[in-house]
Amino acid sequence: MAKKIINEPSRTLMEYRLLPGYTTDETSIDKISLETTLAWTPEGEQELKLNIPVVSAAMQSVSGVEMGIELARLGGLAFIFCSQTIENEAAMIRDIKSYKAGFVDPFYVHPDMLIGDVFEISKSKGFNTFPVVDVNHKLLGILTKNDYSGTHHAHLKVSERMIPREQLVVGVNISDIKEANKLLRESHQSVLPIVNEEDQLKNLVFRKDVRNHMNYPLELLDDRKRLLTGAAVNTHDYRERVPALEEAGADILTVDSSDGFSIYQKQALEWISANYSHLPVIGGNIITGKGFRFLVDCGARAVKVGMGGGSICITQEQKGTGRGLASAIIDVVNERNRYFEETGKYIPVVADGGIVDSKDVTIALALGADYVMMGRYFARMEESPTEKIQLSNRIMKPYWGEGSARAREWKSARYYQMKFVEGVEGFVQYAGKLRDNLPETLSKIKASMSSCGVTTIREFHEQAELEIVSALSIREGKVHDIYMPNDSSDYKSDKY
Ligand code: RVP
Repeated sequence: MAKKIINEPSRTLMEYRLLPGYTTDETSIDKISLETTLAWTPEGEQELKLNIPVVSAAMQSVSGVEMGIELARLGGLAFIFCSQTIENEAAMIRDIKSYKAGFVDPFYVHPDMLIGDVFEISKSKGFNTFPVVDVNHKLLGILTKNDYSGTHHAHLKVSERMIPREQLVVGVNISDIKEANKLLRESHQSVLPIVNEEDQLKNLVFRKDVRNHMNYPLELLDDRKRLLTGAAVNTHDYRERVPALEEAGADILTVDSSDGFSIYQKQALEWISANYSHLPVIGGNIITGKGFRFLVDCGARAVKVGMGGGSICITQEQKGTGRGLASAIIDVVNERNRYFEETGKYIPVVADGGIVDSKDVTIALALGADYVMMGRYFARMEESPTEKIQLSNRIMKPYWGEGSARAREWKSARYYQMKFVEGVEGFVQYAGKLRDNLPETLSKIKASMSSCGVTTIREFHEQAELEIVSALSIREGKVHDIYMPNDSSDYKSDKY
Protein backbone atom coordinates (compact mmCIF):
# COMPACT_ATOMS: atom_id res chain seq x y z
CA MET A 1 0.00 0.00 0.00
CA ALA A 2 1.33 3.41 -0.93
CA LYS A 3 2.20 5.83 1.90
CA LYS A 4 -0.17 8.44 0.51
CA ILE A 5 -2.97 8.35 -2.00
CA ILE A 6 -4.82 11.56 -2.87
CA ASN A 7 -8.15 10.67 -4.36
CA GLU A 8 -8.99 14.18 -5.59
CA PRO A 9 -7.76 14.57 -9.17
CA SER A 10 -5.05 17.12 -9.65
CA ARG A 11 -6.17 20.20 -11.56
CA THR A 12 -4.78 22.09 -14.52
CA LEU A 13 -4.99 25.85 -15.09
CA MET A 14 -7.51 25.38 -17.88
CA GLU A 15 -10.04 23.95 -15.42
CA TYR A 16 -10.45 27.26 -13.60
CA ARG A 17 -12.32 30.46 -14.38
CA LEU A 18 -12.32 33.76 -12.49
CA LEU A 19 -15.43 35.26 -10.98
CA PRO A 20 -15.41 39.02 -11.61
CA GLY A 21 -15.06 41.44 -8.72
CA TYR A 22 -16.20 45.07 -8.57
CA THR A 23 -14.62 47.21 -11.29
CA THR A 24 -14.31 50.95 -10.71
CA ASP A 25 -12.36 53.91 -12.16
CA GLU A 26 -9.68 53.01 -9.64
CA THR A 27 -9.22 49.58 -11.22
CA SER A 28 -9.33 50.64 -14.87
CA ILE A 29 -6.71 49.05 -17.10
CA ASP A 30 -4.43 52.11 -17.13
CA LYS A 31 -4.16 51.90 -13.29
CA ILE A 32 -2.94 48.31 -13.26
CA SER A 33 0.67 47.50 -12.51
CA LEU A 34 2.09 44.11 -13.51
CA GLU A 35 5.26 44.66 -11.47
CA THR A 36 6.18 41.64 -9.38
CA THR A 37 8.94 40.27 -7.14
CA LEU A 38 11.60 38.31 -9.03
CA ALA A 39 13.37 36.92 -5.96
CA TRP A 40 13.49 37.47 -2.24
CA THR A 41 16.54 39.48 -1.27
CA PRO A 42 17.94 39.78 2.24
CA GLU A 43 17.13 43.05 3.99
CA GLY A 44 19.22 46.02 3.01
CA GLU A 45 19.72 44.85 -0.54
CA GLN A 46 17.69 46.26 -3.37
CA GLU A 47 14.68 44.05 -4.07
CA LEU A 48 14.81 42.41 -7.47
CA LYS A 49 11.69 43.15 -9.49
CA LEU A 50 10.19 42.27 -12.83
CA ASN A 51 8.10 44.89 -14.60
CA ILE A 52 5.92 42.22 -16.20
CA PRO A 53 5.20 38.77 -14.75
CA VAL A 54 6.79 36.64 -17.47
CA VAL A 55 10.22 35.07 -17.98
CA SER A 56 11.42 32.87 -20.82
CA ALA A 57 12.44 29.26 -20.22
CA ALA A 58 16.10 28.26 -20.00
CA MET A 59 15.99 26.27 -23.23
CA GLN A 60 18.19 26.07 -26.33
CA SER A 61 15.26 26.80 -28.62
CA VAL A 62 13.94 29.71 -26.54
CA SER A 63 16.41 31.91 -24.69
CA GLY A 64 19.45 33.27 -26.52
CA VAL A 65 20.94 36.75 -26.66
CA GLU A 66 18.24 38.31 -28.83
CA MET A 67 15.48 37.03 -26.57
CA GLY A 68 17.45 38.19 -23.51
CA ILE A 69 17.70 41.70 -24.89
CA GLU A 70 14.21 42.13 -26.25
CA LEU A 71 12.37 40.55 -23.32
CA ALA A 72 14.28 42.68 -20.78
CA ARG A 73 13.56 45.77 -22.89
CA LEU A 74 9.86 44.89 -22.61
CA GLY A 75 10.06 44.45 -18.83
CA GLY A 76 10.57 40.68 -18.42
CA LEU A 77 13.65 38.50 -18.28
CA ALA A 78 15.19 35.56 -20.15
CA PHE A 79 17.04 32.67 -18.53
CA ILE A 80 19.95 31.69 -20.76
CA PHE A 81 20.15 27.90 -21.07
CA CYS A 82 22.91 25.87 -19.42
CA SER A 83 22.90 22.99 -21.91
CA GLN A 84 25.99 24.49 -23.54
CA THR A 85 29.58 25.08 -22.51
CA ILE A 86 30.28 27.43 -19.62
CA GLU A 87 32.19 29.75 -21.99
CA ASN A 88 29.25 30.03 -24.40
CA GLU A 89 26.72 30.69 -21.69
CA ALA A 90 28.93 33.36 -20.07
CA ALA A 91 29.49 34.99 -23.48
CA MET A 92 25.72 35.21 -24.00
CA ILE A 93 25.29 36.85 -20.60
CA ARG A 94 28.08 39.31 -21.43
CA ASP A 95 26.41 40.19 -24.75
CA ILE A 96 23.14 40.98 -23.01
CA LYS A 97 24.81 42.97 -20.22
CA SER A 98 26.89 45.02 -22.66
CA TYR A 99 23.90 45.93 -24.81
CA LYS A 100 23.11 49.60 -24.41
CA ALA A 101 19.90 50.54 -26.16
CA GLY A 102 20.49 53.56 -28.36
CA PHE A 103 24.27 53.67 -27.76
CA VAL A 104 26.03 52.72 -30.98
CA ASP A 105 29.60 51.48 -31.15
CA PRO A 106 30.84 53.91 -33.81
CA PHE A 107 32.72 53.25 -37.03
CA TYR A 108 35.14 56.20 -37.16
CA VAL A 109 37.39 57.82 -39.78
CA HIS A 110 40.56 59.94 -39.64
CA PRO A 111 40.87 63.59 -40.72
CA ASP A 112 43.35 62.98 -43.57
CA MET A 113 41.19 60.41 -45.34
CA LEU A 114 39.66 61.44 -48.67
CA ILE A 115 35.92 61.97 -48.85
CA GLY A 116 35.90 59.69 -51.90
CA ASP A 117 37.18 56.80 -49.74
CA VAL A 118 34.66 57.54 -46.99
CA PHE A 119 31.94 57.51 -49.63
CA GLU A 120 33.01 54.01 -50.68
CA ILE A 121 32.88 52.85 -47.05
CA SER A 122 29.46 54.43 -46.73
CA LYS A 123 28.17 52.51 -49.76
CA SER A 124 29.49 49.18 -48.51
CA LYS A 125 28.39 49.59 -44.87
CA GLY A 126 25.02 51.20 -45.53
CA PHE A 127 25.37 54.18 -43.18
CA ASN A 128 26.65 57.69 -43.77
CA THR A 129 27.49 59.32 -40.43
CA PHE A 130 31.14 59.08 -39.37
CA PRO A 131 32.78 60.49 -36.26
CA VAL A 132 36.33 61.74 -36.92
CA VAL A 133 39.11 60.92 -34.43
CA ASP A 134 42.88 61.37 -34.15
CA VAL A 135 45.39 58.58 -33.46
CA ASN A 136 44.65 58.79 -29.73
CA HIS A 137 40.95 58.32 -30.43
CA LYS A 138 40.16 61.93 -29.47
CA LEU A 139 37.11 63.39 -31.12
CA LEU A 140 37.94 65.93 -33.86
CA GLY A 141 34.56 66.31 -35.52
CA ILE A 142 31.75 64.53 -37.28
CA LEU A 143 30.79 63.94 -40.87
CA THR A 144 27.08 63.48 -41.56
CA LYS A 145 25.29 62.90 -44.84
CA ASN A 146 24.57 66.66 -45.13
CA ASP A 147 28.27 67.50 -44.99
CA TYR A 148 29.57 65.77 -48.10
CA SER A 149 28.76 64.72 -51.61
CA GLY A 150 30.41 61.51 -52.83
CA THR A 151 30.99 62.98 -56.28
CA HIS A 152 31.65 66.72 -55.73
CA HIS A 153 33.85 66.43 -52.63
CA ALA A 154 35.62 63.16 -53.45
CA HIS A 155 39.07 64.80 -53.71
CA LEU A 156 38.74 66.75 -50.40
CA LYS A 157 40.01 65.60 -47.03
CA VAL A 158 37.57 64.64 -44.24
CA SER A 159 38.92 67.57 -42.15
CA GLU A 160 37.76 70.02 -44.84
CA ARG A 161 34.12 68.94 -44.70
CA MET A 162 33.56 67.73 -41.13
CA ILE A 163 31.74 69.74 -38.46
CA PRO A 164 34.62 70.49 -36.08
CA ARG A 165 34.59 69.42 -32.41
CA GLU A 166 34.18 73.04 -31.17
CA GLN A 167 30.82 73.37 -32.91
CA LEU A 168 29.42 70.09 -31.57
CA VAL A 169 27.21 69.36 -28.58
CA VAL A 170 28.84 66.34 -26.96
CA GLY A 171 27.88 64.14 -23.99
CA VAL A 172 30.63 63.38 -21.50
CA ASN A 173 30.51 59.92 -19.88
CA ILE A 174 26.76 59.56 -20.36
CA SER A 175 25.25 56.09 -20.12
CA ASP A 176 21.62 57.05 -19.55
CA ILE A 177 19.60 57.38 -22.73
CA LYS A 178 17.31 59.96 -21.11
CA GLU A 179 20.27 62.26 -20.42
CA ALA A 180 21.47 61.80 -23.99
CA ASN A 181 17.99 62.65 -25.19
CA LYS A 182 17.98 65.89 -23.16
CA LEU A 183 21.18 67.04 -24.86
CA LEU A 184 19.98 66.01 -28.31
CA ARG A 185 16.69 67.83 -27.82
CA GLU A 186 18.48 71.13 -27.22
CA SER A 187 21.02 70.64 -30.03
CA HIS A 188 20.38 70.90 -33.77
CA GLN A 189 22.20 67.63 -34.37
CA SER A 190 20.75 64.33 -35.49
CA VAL A 191 23.48 62.49 -33.61
CA LEU A 192 25.20 62.97 -30.26
CA PRO A 193 28.82 61.83 -29.79
CA ILE A 194 29.62 60.49 -26.30
CA VAL A 195 33.20 60.95 -25.05
CA ASN A 196 35.11 60.25 -21.82
CA GLU A 197 36.93 62.88 -19.67
CA GLU A 198 39.92 62.74 -22.08
CA ASP A 199 37.58 63.60 -24.96
CA GLN A 200 38.05 60.15 -26.46
CA LEU A 201 35.09 58.90 -28.49
CA LYS A 202 32.98 56.17 -26.87
CA ASN A 203 29.56 55.99 -28.58
CA LEU A 204 27.10 57.73 -30.82
CA VAL A 205 23.44 58.26 -29.95
CA PHE A 206 21.09 58.83 -32.90
CA ARG A 207 17.82 60.73 -32.59
CA LYS A 208 15.91 57.95 -34.37
CA ASP A 209 17.20 55.36 -31.87
CA VAL A 210 16.16 57.51 -28.92
CA ARG A 211 12.64 57.75 -30.33
CA ASN A 212 12.60 53.95 -30.71
CA HIS A 213 13.88 53.54 -27.16
CA MET A 214 10.99 55.58 -25.79
CA ASN A 215 8.71 52.76 -26.97
CA TYR A 216 10.13 50.62 -24.16
CA PRO A 217 8.96 52.33 -20.96
CA LEU A 218 9.11 49.11 -18.91
CA GLU A 219 12.74 48.28 -19.68
CA LEU A 220 14.23 46.18 -16.88
CA LEU A 221 17.55 47.72 -15.86
CA ASP A 222 20.12 47.22 -13.12
CA ASP A 223 21.54 50.14 -11.13
CA ARG A 224 24.16 50.67 -13.88
CA LYS A 225 21.41 50.97 -16.49
CA ARG A 226 22.25 47.61 -18.05
CA LEU A 227 19.53 45.11 -18.95
CA LEU A 228 18.79 42.44 -16.37
CA THR A 229 19.38 38.84 -17.32
CA GLY A 230 19.08 35.39 -15.79
CA ALA A 231 21.17 32.26 -16.31
CA ALA A 232 20.47 28.59 -15.73
CA VAL A 233 22.90 26.28 -13.94
CA ASN A 234 22.84 22.51 -13.57
CA THR A 235 23.65 20.31 -10.60
CA HIS A 236 26.83 18.91 -12.22
CA ASP A 237 29.26 21.76 -12.95
CA TYR A 238 27.93 24.65 -10.81
CA ARG A 239 31.27 25.10 -9.03
CA GLU A 240 32.83 26.22 -12.33
CA ARG A 241 29.72 27.61 -14.06
CA VAL A 242 28.47 29.97 -11.33
CA PRO A 243 31.73 31.95 -10.98
CA ALA A 244 31.87 32.44 -14.78
CA LEU A 245 28.23 33.55 -14.94
CA GLU A 246 28.65 35.91 -12.02
CA GLU A 247 31.73 37.41 -13.60
CA ALA A 248 29.82 37.85 -16.87
CA GLY A 249 27.14 39.82 -15.00
CA ALA A 250 24.18 37.43 -14.50
CA ASP A 251 21.63 38.99 -12.14
CA ILE A 252 19.84 35.82 -11.08
CA LEU A 253 20.35 32.06 -11.45
CA THR A 254 17.94 29.19 -11.76
CA VAL A 255 18.81 25.58 -11.09
CA ASP A 256 17.57 23.69 -14.13
CA SER A 257 16.07 20.39 -13.04
CA SER A 258 12.81 18.57 -13.70
CA ASP A 259 12.86 17.28 -10.11
CA GLY A 260 14.37 19.68 -7.60
CA PHE A 261 13.54 17.66 -4.47
CA SER A 262 16.96 16.03 -4.43
CA ILE A 263 20.29 15.95 -2.65
CA TYR A 264 21.95 17.27 -5.84
CA GLN A 265 19.84 20.38 -5.78
CA LYS A 266 20.49 20.78 -2.05
CA GLN A 267 24.24 20.64 -2.65
CA ALA A 268 24.05 23.15 -5.50
CA LEU A 269 21.80 25.61 -3.64
CA GLU A 270 23.85 25.44 -0.45
CA TRP A 271 27.09 25.95 -2.34
CA ILE A 272 25.73 28.92 -4.29
CA SER A 273 24.21 30.51 -1.15
CA ALA A 274 27.45 30.06 0.79
CA ASN A 275 29.76 31.36 -1.93
CA TYR A 276 27.59 33.82 -3.88
CA SER A 277 25.03 35.04 -1.35
CA HIS A 278 24.52 38.26 -3.35
CA LEU A 279 23.36 36.28 -6.38
CA PRO A 280 19.75 35.13 -5.95
CA VAL A 281 18.95 31.63 -7.12
CA ILE A 282 15.64 30.03 -8.04
CA GLY A 283 15.24 26.44 -6.88
CA GLY A 284 13.08 23.88 -8.65
CA ASN A 285 11.11 22.31 -9.98
CA ILE A 286 8.87 21.01 -7.23
CA ILE A 287 5.11 20.40 -7.00
CA THR A 288 4.41 20.10 -3.26
CA GLY A 289 4.53 22.29 -0.16
CA LYS A 290 7.12 19.91 1.24
CA GLY A 291 9.29 20.49 -1.80
CA PHE A 292 8.94 24.25 -1.32
CA ARG A 293 10.18 24.10 2.31
CA PHE A 294 13.05 21.92 1.28
CA LEU A 295 14.28 24.31 -1.42
CA VAL A 296 13.88 27.42 0.74
CA ASP A 297 15.78 25.76 3.60
CA CYS A 298 18.56 25.00 1.10
CA GLY A 299 18.80 28.70 0.17
CA ALA A 300 16.40 29.20 -2.77
CA ARG A 301 15.24 32.83 -3.09
CA ALA A 302 12.34 31.92 -5.40
CA VAL A 303 10.81 28.55 -6.16
CA LYS A 304 9.73 27.17 -9.52
CA VAL A 305 6.65 24.94 -9.63
CA GLY A 306 5.60 22.43 -12.26
CA MET A 307 6.39 18.93 -13.40
CA GLY A 308 5.43 17.25 -16.61
CA GLY A 309 3.11 19.96 -17.95
CA GLY A 310 5.47 21.50 -20.51
CA SER A 311 4.33 21.32 -24.11
CA ILE A 312 7.40 19.26 -25.11
CA CYS A 313 7.65 17.36 -21.82
CA ILE A 314 6.99 13.62 -21.51
CA THR A 315 8.15 13.20 -17.89
CA GLN A 316 4.64 12.17 -16.80
CA GLU A 317 4.42 9.60 -19.58
CA GLN A 318 7.91 8.23 -19.04
CA LYS A 319 8.13 8.24 -15.25
CA GLY A 320 4.57 8.65 -14.01
CA THR A 321 5.63 11.59 -11.83
CA GLY A 322 3.92 14.97 -12.07
CA ARG A 323 0.92 17.00 -11.11
CA GLY A 324 -1.59 19.35 -12.71
CA LEU A 325 -0.06 22.83 -12.54
CA ALA A 326 -3.02 24.43 -10.72
CA SER A 327 -2.93 21.87 -7.89
CA ALA A 328 0.84 22.23 -7.62
CA ILE A 329 0.61 26.04 -7.41
CA ILE A 330 -2.13 25.89 -4.75
CA ASP A 331 -0.16 23.48 -2.55
CA VAL A 332 3.08 25.46 -2.87
CA VAL A 333 1.47 28.88 -2.44
CA ASN A 334 -0.22 27.72 0.79
CA GLU A 335 3.18 26.69 2.13
CA ARG A 336 4.79 29.93 0.89
CA ASN A 337 2.16 31.96 2.76
CA ARG A 338 2.72 29.95 5.96
CA TYR A 339 6.48 30.49 5.58
CA PHE A 340 5.92 34.24 5.14
CA GLU A 341 3.83 34.41 8.33
CA GLU A 342 6.55 32.55 10.25
CA THR A 343 9.61 34.38 8.92
CA GLY A 344 8.53 37.60 7.15
CA LYS A 345 10.38 36.38 4.02
CA TYR A 346 8.31 36.57 0.86
CA ILE A 347 9.50 33.86 -1.53
CA PRO A 348 8.11 34.31 -5.04
CA VAL A 349 6.51 31.30 -6.68
CA VAL A 350 7.10 30.79 -10.41
CA ALA A 351 4.60 28.72 -12.40
CA ASP A 352 6.36 26.75 -15.13
CA GLY A 353 5.30 24.39 -17.91
CA GLY A 354 2.14 24.17 -19.97
CA ILE A 355 1.21 27.84 -19.83
CA VAL A 356 -0.31 28.37 -23.23
CA ASP A 357 -1.91 31.78 -23.40
CA SER A 358 -2.76 34.96 -21.48
CA LYS A 359 -5.69 33.27 -19.76
CA ASP A 360 -3.38 30.61 -18.30
CA VAL A 361 -0.98 33.31 -17.06
CA THR A 362 -3.89 35.11 -15.41
CA ILE A 363 -5.17 31.99 -13.66
CA ALA A 364 -1.65 31.10 -12.46
CA LEU A 365 -1.27 34.61 -10.99
CA ALA A 366 -4.73 34.51 -9.43
CA LEU A 367 -3.85 31.21 -7.73
CA GLY A 368 -0.86 32.89 -6.09
CA ALA A 369 2.05 32.59 -8.54
CA ASP A 370 4.18 35.75 -8.76
CA TYR A 371 5.24 35.21 -12.35
CA VAL A 372 5.32 32.52 -14.99
CA MET A 373 8.01 30.86 -17.08
CA MET A 374 7.11 29.97 -20.66
CA GLY A 375 8.91 28.08 -23.37
CA ARG A 376 6.52 27.44 -26.26
CA TYR A 377 5.09 30.96 -26.09
CA PHE A 378 8.53 32.52 -26.66
CA ALA A 379 9.82 29.83 -29.06
CA ARG A 380 7.31 31.16 -31.64
CA MET A 381 8.86 34.61 -31.67
CA GLU A 382 11.33 36.11 -34.11
CA GLU A 383 13.81 36.56 -31.23
CA SER A 384 14.06 32.88 -30.28
CA PRO A 385 17.39 31.43 -31.49
CA THR A 386 15.99 29.13 -34.19
CA GLU A 387 15.51 29.54 -37.95
CA LYS A 388 12.05 29.83 -39.51
CA ILE A 389 11.02 27.11 -41.94
CA GLN A 390 8.00 26.54 -44.15
CA LEU A 391 5.97 23.42 -43.38
CA SER A 392 2.77 22.74 -45.31
CA ASN A 393 1.96 26.40 -45.99
CA ARG A 394 2.79 27.55 -42.50
CA ILE A 395 5.85 29.36 -41.25
CA MET A 396 7.13 27.39 -38.28
CA LYS A 397 10.03 27.41 -35.85
CA PRO A 398 11.53 24.28 -34.32
CA TYR A 399 11.02 23.77 -30.60
CA TRP A 400 12.58 21.01 -28.51
CA GLY A 401 12.73 20.09 -24.82
CA GLU A 402 15.88 20.28 -22.71
CA GLY A 403 15.34 16.59 -21.93
CA SER A 404 15.16 15.65 -25.62
CA ALA A 405 17.91 13.83 -27.48
CA ARG A 406 18.60 17.00 -29.52
CA ALA A 407 19.23 19.18 -26.46
CA ARG A 408 21.52 16.57 -24.96
CA GLU A 409 23.77 16.45 -28.00
CA TRP A 410 26.09 19.07 -26.54
CA LYS A 411 27.41 16.63 -23.90
CA SER A 412 28.43 13.01 -23.92
CA ALA A 413 25.66 10.54 -23.12
CA ARG A 414 27.38 9.59 -19.84
CA TYR A 415 26.81 13.11 -18.51
CA TYR A 416 23.10 12.40 -18.29
CA GLN A 417 22.25 9.68 -15.81
CA MET A 418 18.97 8.78 -17.48
CA LYS A 419 18.98 6.26 -20.30
CA PHE A 420 15.73 7.63 -21.74
CA VAL A 421 14.55 11.03 -22.95
CA GLU A 422 12.09 13.23 -21.07
CA GLY A 423 11.35 15.63 -23.90
CA VAL A 424 10.48 15.72 -27.57
CA GLU A 425 11.23 17.82 -30.62
CA GLY A 426 8.58 19.49 -32.81
CA PHE A 427 7.50 22.79 -34.36
CA VAL A 428 5.51 25.83 -33.30
CA GLN A 429 3.87 28.36 -35.55
CA TYR A 430 5.91 31.50 -36.12
CA ALA A 431 4.19 34.46 -34.45
CA GLY A 432 6.37 37.46 -35.41
CA LYS A 433 8.24 39.86 -33.21
CA LEU A 434 7.92 39.79 -29.43
CA ARG A 435 7.07 43.50 -29.51
CA ASP A 436 4.03 42.75 -31.65
CA ASN A 437 2.75 39.90 -29.44
CA LEU A 438 3.58 40.48 -25.80
CA PRO A 439 1.66 43.77 -25.35
CA GLU A 440 -1.59 42.06 -26.39
CA THR A 441 -0.99 39.18 -23.95
CA LEU A 442 -0.28 41.67 -21.15
CA SER A 443 -3.29 43.77 -21.93
CA LYS A 444 -5.53 40.70 -21.64
CA ILE A 445 -4.03 39.98 -18.20
CA LYS A 446 -4.68 43.57 -17.17
CA ALA A 447 -8.25 43.36 -18.44
CA SER A 448 -8.86 40.28 -16.26
CA MET A 449 -7.37 42.00 -13.22
CA SER A 450 -9.54 45.05 -13.90
CA SER A 451 -12.62 42.80 -14.05
CA CYS A 452 -11.61 41.32 -10.71
CA GLY A 453 -11.29 44.80 -9.20
CA VAL A 454 -7.55 44.68 -8.41
CA THR A 455 -4.60 46.80 -9.55
CA THR A 456 -1.57 44.78 -8.39
CA ILE A 457 -0.53 41.14 -8.47
CA ARG A 458 -0.41 40.98 -4.65
CA GLU A 459 -4.01 42.27 -4.49
CA PHE A 460 -4.92 39.70 -7.11
CA HIS A 461 -3.52 36.94 -4.84
CA GLU A 462 -5.65 38.18 -1.96
CA GLN A 463 -8.89 38.94 -3.76
CA ALA A 464 -9.23 36.63 -6.73
CA GLU A 465 -12.22 34.28 -6.67
CA LEU A 466 -12.01 31.19 -8.85
CA GLU A 467 -14.21 28.28 -9.73
CA ILE A 468 -13.58 24.90 -11.26
CA VAL A 469 -15.48 24.53 -14.49
CA SER A 470 -16.88 21.44 -16.16
CA ALA A 471 -15.74 20.24 -19.58
CA LEU A 472 -19.10 21.37 -20.91
CA SER A 473 -18.75 24.88 -19.58
CA ILE A 474 -15.30 25.10 -21.16
CA ARG A 475 -16.97 24.15 -24.43
CA GLU A 476 -19.67 26.76 -23.88
CA GLY A 477 -16.97 29.40 -23.33
CA LYS A 478 -15.55 28.89 -26.80
CA VAL A 479 -17.02 30.01 -30.13
CA HIS A 480 -19.88 27.63 -30.92
CA ASP A 481 -22.84 27.13 -33.18
CA ILE A 482 -21.92 29.80 -35.69
CA TYR A 483 -20.36 29.66 -39.12
CA MET A 484 -17.13 31.63 -39.50
CA PRO A 485 -16.27 31.75 -43.19
CA ASN A 486 -12.67 32.68 -42.65
CA ASP A 487 -10.24 32.80 -39.80
CA SER A 488 -8.93 36.27 -40.51
CA SER A 489 -11.13 38.06 -37.95
CA ASP A 490 -9.74 40.43 -35.29
CA TYR A 491 -9.76 37.53 -32.87
CA LYS A 492 -6.21 36.27 -32.43
CA SER A 493 -5.36 33.51 -30.04
CA ASP A 494 -1.89 33.04 -28.50
CA LYS A 495 -2.37 29.33 -28.96
CA TYR A 496 -0.69 28.43 -32.21
P1 RVP B 1 6.05 25.19 -22.19
O1 RVP B 1 5.97 26.65 -21.87
O2 RVP B 1 4.75 24.49 -22.02
O3 RVP B 1 6.64 24.93 -23.53
O4 RVP B 1 7.01 24.53 -21.09
C1 RVP B 1 8.32 24.97 -20.88
C2 RVP B 1 8.87 24.27 -19.65
O5 RVP B 1 8.94 22.87 -19.86
C3 RVP B 1 10.28 24.67 -19.27
O6 RVP B 1 10.37 25.87 -18.58
C4 RVP B 1 10.72 23.47 -18.42
O7 RVP B 1 10.26 23.56 -17.09
C5 RVP B 1 9.99 22.32 -19.07
N1 RVP B 1 10.85 21.54 -19.96
C6 RVP B 1 11.88 21.95 -20.73
N2 RVP B 1 12.37 20.88 -21.37
C7 RVP B 1 11.63 19.85 -20.98
C8 RVP B 1 11.77 18.45 -21.40
O8 RVP B 1 12.53 18.14 -22.30
N3 RVP B 1 11.03 17.58 -20.78
N4 RVP B 1 10.70 20.26 -20.13
